[in-house]
Amino acid sequence: MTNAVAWFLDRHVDEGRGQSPAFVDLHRSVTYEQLARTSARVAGGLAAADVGRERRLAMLMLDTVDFPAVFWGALRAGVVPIPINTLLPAEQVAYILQDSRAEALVVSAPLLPALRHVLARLDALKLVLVASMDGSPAAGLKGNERDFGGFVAQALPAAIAVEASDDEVAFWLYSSGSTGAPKGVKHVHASLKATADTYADQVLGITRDDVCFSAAKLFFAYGLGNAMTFPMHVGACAALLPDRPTPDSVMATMQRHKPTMFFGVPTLYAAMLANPALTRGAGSPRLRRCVSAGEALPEHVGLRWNEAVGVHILDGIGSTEMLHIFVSNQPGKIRYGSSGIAVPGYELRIVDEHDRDVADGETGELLVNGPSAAEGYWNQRAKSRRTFQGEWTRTGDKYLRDAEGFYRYQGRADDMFKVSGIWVSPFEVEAALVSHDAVQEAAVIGREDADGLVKPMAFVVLKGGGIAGEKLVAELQAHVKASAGPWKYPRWIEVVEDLPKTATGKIQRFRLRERFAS
Ligand code: 3SK
Repeated sequence: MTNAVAWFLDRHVDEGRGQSPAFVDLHRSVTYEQLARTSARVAGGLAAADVGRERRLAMLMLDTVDFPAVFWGALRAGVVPIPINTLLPAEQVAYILQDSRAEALVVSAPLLPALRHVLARLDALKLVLVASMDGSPAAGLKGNERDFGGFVAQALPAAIAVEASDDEVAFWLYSSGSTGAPKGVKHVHASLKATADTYADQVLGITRDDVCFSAAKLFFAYGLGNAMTFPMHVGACAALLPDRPTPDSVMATMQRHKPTMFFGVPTLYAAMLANPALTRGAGSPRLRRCVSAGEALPEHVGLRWNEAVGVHILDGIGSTEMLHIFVSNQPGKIRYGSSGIAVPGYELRIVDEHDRDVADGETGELLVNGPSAAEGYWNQRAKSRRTFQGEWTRTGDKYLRDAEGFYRYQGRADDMFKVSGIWVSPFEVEAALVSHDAVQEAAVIGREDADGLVKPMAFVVLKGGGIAGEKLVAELQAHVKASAGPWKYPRWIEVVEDLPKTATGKIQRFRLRERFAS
């Protein structure tokens, strides 16, 4: 293969599918041909602005039709796009811009005011393009800021895409991880097609007639596959929602665009289930696949969703380092409460602390070997060597394989703790808590008691808000004792309004632990 833009975009135009819709957002829609043309202009504009091959272009962009135009335009020019989490505070965006030495930035207009004060100190940044939400000229620009639409209109289209080998770095994503500063994860051109050939083709069975809708945003590896590379792999269409995905905004999008595939995260599925407006098909009579990732889907959420909506949720696990999902439940092969089995094309191992394979039923760290592993972290040699070990990538996730061969999540390697010498998976206690009618979400950590002994502590979000009186606390404790085991019940239960999470929806238990660090 050459440059990935040839497979995902230009091929559809060359083969006569140029007029097929590629993306639709709240204000605009684009065909494959329009996208190819705009991306060629983006490539030409970058060259004219002297943003050269292998230089970095940061994208702080909401999900609109401009996102794919910028991403593929950069690849066409050999420039490396870096989609950034749009929810990050300005200082963290500045860290990423500085760490990557980005020379260009495309920012969605609503995100610019909060960012302006950090841009001035970024020496490497020579081009700031501002994209409005509806394609109209961006208003109120200052200094060297330029309107993205005007930039595209004035640019000469690049005649051809640069030649790139399968192994050339195509784009980066910043991984928030559970601790430490974000790391730039470098992905090569071939990885985009690898995830489409494996997960999208062989698990989802995606076709040209599908319409994909991902509540997970395009800046996240999960959303990038769901709503960009998977539909573009087959010439299908994706519906984009720039707004925050709430049950209402998601259901309105489902009703409007009638997707066949929906991609969410467990918290959203649970919130949608709590919404009385949820109907069969969740508003889309054509819905045929629902996918969950980001964190493990509680069994009861999967069962209740299938009952209410009439479509199973395929729960899976992926990582920014592996680009997309590599363990997944599959149509006709679903065990709720498990992450499923290896996605075709990926191999899995579960190992103990000496890297020896453990027996089925025993917990260890999950390692994965597959075609979409990242090339490494930018400027982080030690961390790269620890994570990418030959063909195997360490996930940092604890798993066990059950007697039927399904992989069951046991928590992050660093979130596990021992009570009375027995390992406790926070996930197991959390699953017990959320199976109680009063609990919407829960996070569990190990906390030292007055004797210095570690015991579980739970933070819970109650359905419909509210406080937990003594009676409810005792009831929740008894519930966990009965369903997870007597030593696992939370000795302390604190009611909170929300839980600290990464952009990808993973609970940051380390932030809760920090509150009790001496
Ligand atoms: O967290 C996940 O499960 C995931 C899935 C797909 C792509 C990226 C990630 C982090």
